[in-house]
Amino acid sequence: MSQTAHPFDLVIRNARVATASDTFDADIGIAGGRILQLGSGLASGAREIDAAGRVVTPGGVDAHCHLDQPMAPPVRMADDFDSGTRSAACGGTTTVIPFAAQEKGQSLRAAVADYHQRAEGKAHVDYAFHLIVSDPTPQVLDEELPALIREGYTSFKIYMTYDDLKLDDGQILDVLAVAREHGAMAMIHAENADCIEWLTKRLEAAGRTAPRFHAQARPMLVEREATHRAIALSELVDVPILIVHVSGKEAVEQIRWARAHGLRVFAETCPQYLFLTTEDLGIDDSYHGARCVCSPPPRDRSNQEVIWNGLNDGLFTVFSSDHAPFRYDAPEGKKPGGEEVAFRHIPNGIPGLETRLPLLYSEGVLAGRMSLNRFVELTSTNPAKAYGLHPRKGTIAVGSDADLVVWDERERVLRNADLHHDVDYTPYEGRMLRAWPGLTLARGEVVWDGREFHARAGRGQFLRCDAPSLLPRRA
Ligand code: DUC
Ligand code: ZN
Ligand code: ZN
Repeated sequence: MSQTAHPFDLVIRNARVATASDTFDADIGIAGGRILQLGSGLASGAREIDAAGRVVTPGGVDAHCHLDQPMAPPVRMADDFDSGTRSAACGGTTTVIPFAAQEKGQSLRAAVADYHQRAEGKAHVDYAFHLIVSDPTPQVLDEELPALIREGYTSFKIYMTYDDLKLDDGQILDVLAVAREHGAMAMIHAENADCIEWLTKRLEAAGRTAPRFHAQARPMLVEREATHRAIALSELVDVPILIVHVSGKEAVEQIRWARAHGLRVFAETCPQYLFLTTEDLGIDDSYHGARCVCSPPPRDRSNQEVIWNGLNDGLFTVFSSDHAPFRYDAPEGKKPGGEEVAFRHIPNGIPGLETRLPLLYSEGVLAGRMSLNRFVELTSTNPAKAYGLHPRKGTIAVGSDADLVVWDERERVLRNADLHHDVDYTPYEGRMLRAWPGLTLARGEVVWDGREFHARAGRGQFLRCDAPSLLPRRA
């Protein structure tokens, strides 16, 4: 007798499927890494998993994370494509979009080639690249950037601060004009560099160099002004932009104003603006707060409320981690060269790839602050749409990649010892969570089973991005 041929490689039975628009009960039939059928009473799979009424969401798309990005020595990122995507998978994220960063003087092509080498053979989940444009030479503007957009690098980040990355207003206009002409998504880091430098020098002159003064050097005004300017520049060029890591009220007000005036301004926020405050940078001069030094800095509780409201009412399109992994107690990390340094020299960034989804699921969905469908939209569907990966990524639909999370709704205390990144801390140590991914599937393969990570470095594929579907189609 011939072997029974199963129509599916895997069937997930009795799932409570949640997408950005609907929640429904179904079996999910998977073959060749894709979703082949959704329905009840599906035929057999070579493997079957009973989800028994548990919530199943699309795998997370983390559209803002930094992995193995070149840094000025001695500083080095703690996570490469191996540990970073391992951590992503164990936290339910099945697609990451880190940054191929151009150094000033470097060609954009060389930055992309270097970044492919860093990723090659290491990723456990699929990945695409954003570009960072730090040196918009005629060669970059006229040739490299348009060609790269055509080749599937359809988004790029520009900085209004950081000496080694920042562009002036004229350069920003030039780059935005390329985004307009070639249909790319321009992401903007909005903080006023000169204000930060002026405040930093005054704080230093007064001997105020502890980590907590990082927040005083980057008050909301600095972010508000740059957000306003970014909006005006995008209006001048007539191109949509996406403002990344929005931290609170004054920047939100600028974006609401822009929307009310019919401008297409998208916005992203991150867990640190919901779950940390300025106090996490220290209430005294201890160095401990260096762990939470990131830019923009976390604000206060009233700003957290503004961010929650913006997540719920549609102000924000995307919820990303801004994972920027530096070890705390390390000469290549938060103590450069082994020293406790003045705040201006502390590497900016905190880890968050693995905790992004469980934090928002726990404190948003299960705490009754956000609908399950909105959670899916912000963490998976919208980022896939914003960066040209939808519907392959970001949804549970016939034909989409079988990137899925089966949720385990159980309390657990968050401990860095249980995480899978290569960072020696989490800013959220000791927090009680109400849920964690019980299973993560990446293109139909179990990469995390709730207890163990199933490693296969190199299984993650590079994704060429289409034109972002949130952008207007160009003729
Ligand atoms: N700010 C950034 O702009 N990028 C990385 C981390 C950070 O804090
Ligand atoms: Zn940034
Ligand atoms: Zn960032």
